[in-house]
Amino acid sequence: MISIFNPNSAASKDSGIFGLPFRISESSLVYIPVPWEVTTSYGGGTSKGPKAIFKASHQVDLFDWDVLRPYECGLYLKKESPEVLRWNQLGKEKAHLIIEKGGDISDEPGLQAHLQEVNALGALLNDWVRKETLALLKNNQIPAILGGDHSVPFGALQAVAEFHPQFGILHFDAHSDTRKAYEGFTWSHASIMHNVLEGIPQVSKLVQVGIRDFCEEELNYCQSKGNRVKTFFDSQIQSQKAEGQHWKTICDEIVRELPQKVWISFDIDGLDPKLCPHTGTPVPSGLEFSEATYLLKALALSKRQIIGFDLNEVAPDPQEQSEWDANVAARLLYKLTAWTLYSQGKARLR
Ligand SMILES: [Mn+2]
Repeated sequence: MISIFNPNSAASKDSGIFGLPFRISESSLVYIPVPWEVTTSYGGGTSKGPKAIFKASHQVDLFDWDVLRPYECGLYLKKESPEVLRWNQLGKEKAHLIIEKGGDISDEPGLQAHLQEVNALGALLNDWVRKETLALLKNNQIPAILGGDHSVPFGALQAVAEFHPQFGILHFDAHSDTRKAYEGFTWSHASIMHNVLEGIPQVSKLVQVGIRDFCEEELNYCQSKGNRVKTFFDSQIQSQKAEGQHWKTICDEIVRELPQKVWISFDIDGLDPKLCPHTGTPVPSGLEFSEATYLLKALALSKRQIIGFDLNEVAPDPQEQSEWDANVAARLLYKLTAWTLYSQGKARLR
């Protein structure tokens, strides 16, 4: 199929992600869309992320400066599951009532029942993502999760843990995401790394980058984990840069903290919010696009293996005036894909 495909021409209307012609069986890397934003506490819209990224992906040029032809490995985006869309709708309606009360529902039995249901739906979603991811891993295909909010990769990490007895997570984010059951929601987007650290012992190391919004409890929690968690706070990074430290030196420091096998969990709000203005919880400062992709490059060139990744919290403009959020995300997705394939020996460098 790839032999009649021209990567230099515009994407045809019925083509797949990045305008590619592959079937799932021909693809080394498969994107699982998870249109889920049940516990979103501030701005909404991340459940529309996968569709918006798909649309924007048709504008991305396939030839890459560093990893020449990553697309040749076969890339495929699965269809959104009607079941997940239904669970999301149901969960959102119930969670909304709880979020309105700021999570304080101790004397409201009706809302407590809703909370139980939201938590049950979250568990259902995790199991769905776990099974989807397992199916790919068993097929020797690389899984990539497209959120949705940041709660979505939990099941994928459980699946990966069945294949890899030990691996690290490189976590790009403005937020620490280490709160315990934020607003009462066990599977909150703000609790993903807490849940991972508590529930997936195979995660031997969590390395966080760009963190600039966290509470004292989260800071204490991360410190209580000792060597298992290393956070590169945004304020530290910005100070180092202001004092003349090269980004390369900082990247080398970050990479050195990681074990041989690495999952990347990329919350788009780790980037400067000018690159993701409609994301749910934007925070000033953060990484430039080129800094993030250089860190991916440093990771891949260190001979570590990227075993999969998730990209989450991408929300398109609700007024549909601008494609900017999805444009940035589609380009970041291609870079994540390229360096992942290179790190697994499937794509070549310049
Ligand atoms: Mn996050």
